[in-house]
Amino acid sequence: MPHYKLTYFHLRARGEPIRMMFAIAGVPLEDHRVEFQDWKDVSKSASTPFSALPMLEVDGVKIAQTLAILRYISRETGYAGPDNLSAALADSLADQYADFTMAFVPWHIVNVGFVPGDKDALYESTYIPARAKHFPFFEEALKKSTTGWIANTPELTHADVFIASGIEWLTRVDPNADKLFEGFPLLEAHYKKFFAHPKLEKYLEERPEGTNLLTMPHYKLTYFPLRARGEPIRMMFAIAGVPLEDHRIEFQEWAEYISSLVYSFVL
Ligand SMILES: N[C@@H](CCC(=O)N[C@@H](CS)C(=O)NCC(=O)O)C(=O)O
Repeated sequence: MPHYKLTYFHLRARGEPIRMMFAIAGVPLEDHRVEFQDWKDVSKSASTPFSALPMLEVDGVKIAQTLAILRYISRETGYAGPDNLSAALADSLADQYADFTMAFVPWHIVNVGFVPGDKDALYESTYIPARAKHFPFFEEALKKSTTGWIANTPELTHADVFIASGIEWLTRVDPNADKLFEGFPLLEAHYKKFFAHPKLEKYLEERPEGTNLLTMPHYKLTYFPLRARGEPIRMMFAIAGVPLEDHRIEFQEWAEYISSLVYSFVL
């Protein structure tokens, strides 16, 4: 059997469906987790095919792209669907879920503090309509399924893993997660069926929590639109790969800030 090594961050996110697929298939996986501050080096050394993670190494051969990795390992282990047609249906559902996630990226990156913005407005303008558009597709697929798996396969496929794992991610980032399944009872039943899969039980008991991006501190630097004393701080954050809100105030705004500062000068 090849040696499989997954490189990803210490996050669930895009790494988790791959880890779960390996766990369900009972195939050993080296779960290599990169800290955010080390990512710059990984990227700089061009050690990933497309300068992004996750990456799966199969006896040293590097494969990028979450869905390509999932499809590969599901085919290798008999979880891609019993025939090409079922596999194509599973692929289309997984791709559709990926389209859904891309549609709410503008909200997500603000919600987790990667970029500044109005997260409530973006939640309403991107995430809510994207969910209203895409969840019915999955609910409809489940309506047609006689097995409870999304592509109507006898055993689960990579599409079930990708969608259930993706929805688990939503339960961690959506502020209204308790209402996630409202109007989508079959999707909720699918989620529960997936997480009750006997081949996942041990993995779920033992898996690390992973970094919760929502509980990471939000760092905001206030300084003038100058390099001067602000620049080493900005550089330190950049080197560490830690998101920083770089708030630059004009000299004329300075008077407003004096009263709110510990010392009445800017270091
Ligand atoms: N379509 C790609 C997207 C990969 C991607 O954007 N990965 C993010 C982490 S979830 C990443 O590596 N970001 C770091 C960077 O772009 O520098 C996939 O599904 O694998």
